[in-house]
Amino acid sequence: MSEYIFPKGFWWGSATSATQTEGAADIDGKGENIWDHWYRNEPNRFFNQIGPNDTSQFYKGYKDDICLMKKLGHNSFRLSISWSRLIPAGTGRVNEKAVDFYNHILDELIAVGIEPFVNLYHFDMPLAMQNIGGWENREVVEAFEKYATTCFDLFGEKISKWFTQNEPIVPVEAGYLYDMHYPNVVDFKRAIQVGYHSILASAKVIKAFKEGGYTGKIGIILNVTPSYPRSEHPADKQAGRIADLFFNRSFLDPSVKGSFPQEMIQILRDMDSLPYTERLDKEIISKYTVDILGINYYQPRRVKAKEYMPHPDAPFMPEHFFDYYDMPGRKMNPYRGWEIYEKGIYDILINIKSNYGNIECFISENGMGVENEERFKNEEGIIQDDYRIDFFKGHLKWVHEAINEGVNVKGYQVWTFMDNWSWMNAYKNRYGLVSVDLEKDAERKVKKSGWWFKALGENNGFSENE
Ligand code: BGP
Repeated sequence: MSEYIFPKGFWWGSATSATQTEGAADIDGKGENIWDHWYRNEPNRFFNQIGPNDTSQFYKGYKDDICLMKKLGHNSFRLSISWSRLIPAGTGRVNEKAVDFYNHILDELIAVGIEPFVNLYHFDMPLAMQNIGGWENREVVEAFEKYATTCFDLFGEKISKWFTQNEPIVPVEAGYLYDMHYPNVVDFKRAIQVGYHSILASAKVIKAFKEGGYTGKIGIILNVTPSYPRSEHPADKQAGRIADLFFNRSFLDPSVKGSFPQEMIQILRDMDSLPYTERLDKEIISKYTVDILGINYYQPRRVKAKEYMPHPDAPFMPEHFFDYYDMPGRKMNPYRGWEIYEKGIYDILINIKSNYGNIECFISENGMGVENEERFKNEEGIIQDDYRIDFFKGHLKWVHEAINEGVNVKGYQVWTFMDNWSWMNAYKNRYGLVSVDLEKDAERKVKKSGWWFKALGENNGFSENE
């Protein structure tokens, strides 16, 4: 029987974001963010028309939720602060009720012995900031820096791990290329500007953190999925390299190494899409890199050389350089439509060790979203989500192997503690260790995976047949 025991002090926990769990989107002085606004205007874009006001009600139930987290083996938990709850207009007045709310959460976590990891931005641009251009506008970069400093001042004493952003590439892709997030723009050049300003914003916040003398570490959370080419053919490999440039290295290199890949700059130059920059930006980006890296991993990216030339007049997309590859026989999570490839997590970690100075890192999201889990309930009404336990085990084995090979990986946080609102998918795919019954006032019930996770945390590992 194989046993997988992790280093002493390994971080076990889960991650979530404000918009996906808090609910209470329009009370106690919270300002609107892009999700509130988009839902109000186009509710049909959201699965079953469920919007951000109806998320898991963490705003109301945080005390019990935190108690349950403790019971389920957590020693750490990542949450995000909602910028528009704390500073309703994105800049200016601070909402005291939000200060109380986040203080209560942090106090509660600390009281039960769960370390809070706090992220400052998880896809939730305040509407007032979006109305002046969102990340396209440098004023928003400045406002973000002020918001971050406000957070450091207000909560800094309670937090030793800060994160500037979660998956900052997602608002770029989803909001400015693929029409999955507000403002639903399709424009490569604007997407590049948005991406550049997000990176600059992260570096500026790190600068403010360091210069302000705050204690603790500051990092970023990235989805750094490796690209796997269909074959060793040079054209397939080139497709993989370019996909990696766009989707991984664009954020990973500046965040960890402080510079952009030359090849990427060249492509942008050729496309006449280099972003607007200012004189001191380069120095700030190169000097203020992250202390710690959170890695979100769900699925690999499989690519191949292009089958057909793109339409010459169609809007430019990164997919100009590669096609996605449906590898025959790949293991799928059919609900989310994502491939399950456990070794991917190891490949990422080895890449971080080999090419990014073995920076301190942790798995900050990993999980499996499944539809209609009700059908797996046993007689006691407990969801028997063995598939999720297998998913976690399969990935953890590879994390364990990476540790054996010297990767500086310090923890594993799942997505997520309780079922939450998955943006446009709302409550379609459920990820929680704990189910949330929307029909019964968001009643919580621990799933089988929740009890398994408890043992994982308490034993600091698992054995094959547990
Ligand atoms: C990550 C995000 C999360 C979360 C998760 C699951 O990319 O950081 O916010 O939602 O993916 O994906 P989804 O909710 O789209 O199924």
